[in-house]
Amino acid sequence: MTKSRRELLSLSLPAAMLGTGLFGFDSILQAQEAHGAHAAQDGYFSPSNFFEGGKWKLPKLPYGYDALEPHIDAKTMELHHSKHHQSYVDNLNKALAKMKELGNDAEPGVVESLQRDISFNFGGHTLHSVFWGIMGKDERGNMGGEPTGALADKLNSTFGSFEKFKAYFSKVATSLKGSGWAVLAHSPVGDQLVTYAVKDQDSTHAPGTMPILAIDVWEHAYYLKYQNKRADYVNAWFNTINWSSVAMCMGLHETK
Ligand code: MN3
Repeated sequence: MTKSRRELLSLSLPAAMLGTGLFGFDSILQAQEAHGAHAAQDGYFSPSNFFEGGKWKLPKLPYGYDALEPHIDAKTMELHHSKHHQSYVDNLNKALAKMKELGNDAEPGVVESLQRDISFNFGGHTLHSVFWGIMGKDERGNMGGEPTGALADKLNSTFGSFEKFKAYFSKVATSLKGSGWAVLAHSPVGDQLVTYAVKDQDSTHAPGTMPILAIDVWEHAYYLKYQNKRADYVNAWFNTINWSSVAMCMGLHETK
């Protein structure tokens, strides 16, 4: 690759968004580049899976739509990835193209509206990209369970135990009103893990942190199978986590 990832990203993103740390997404991509492809995820986090020909694109999943059954059903995965996520990517590209086309002649109101579009759709694109990447089987063929090694130590020292982390994270995910996300992120400041809720999917918050685990609690993520029972979905989703991938996101971030 001749251009760095930051250069590639800056081709399509306003400077202000690069300044937010891109929801930490660029950190994941840079870390991945520095440490080589993660075998279990089949190069999922490589930049060409998200960005090509000057445009953002829908990433190819590292597993089939039925890979997370019975916890997340194939139909939900197919609609969620191929329709919902695709629309965020399309609308992001559209808004960025419009922004570029208007240049310095844009009315302030128009710019503001486009910035909101970009924030919403870029947030959607990055959060979904992290979400797909931290689910599925690890390199040993395991899915769910509990993390080991440095990630387990970090969760224990931050939350007391894995069970306490799970309870806390689940509470964040189930108590969020309306649509949104629960996120576990790594902050390089003090090398800390932080948990927060995201309303809808706007990308203008928690600057400087990198999401290493995220769950989508919009109804489109679970309604076909779980209807109104969000807590059941959150509980089942823990069985889909690829802890090896989560550890990679955290570990590589730490070594930067
Ligand atoms: Mn979604």
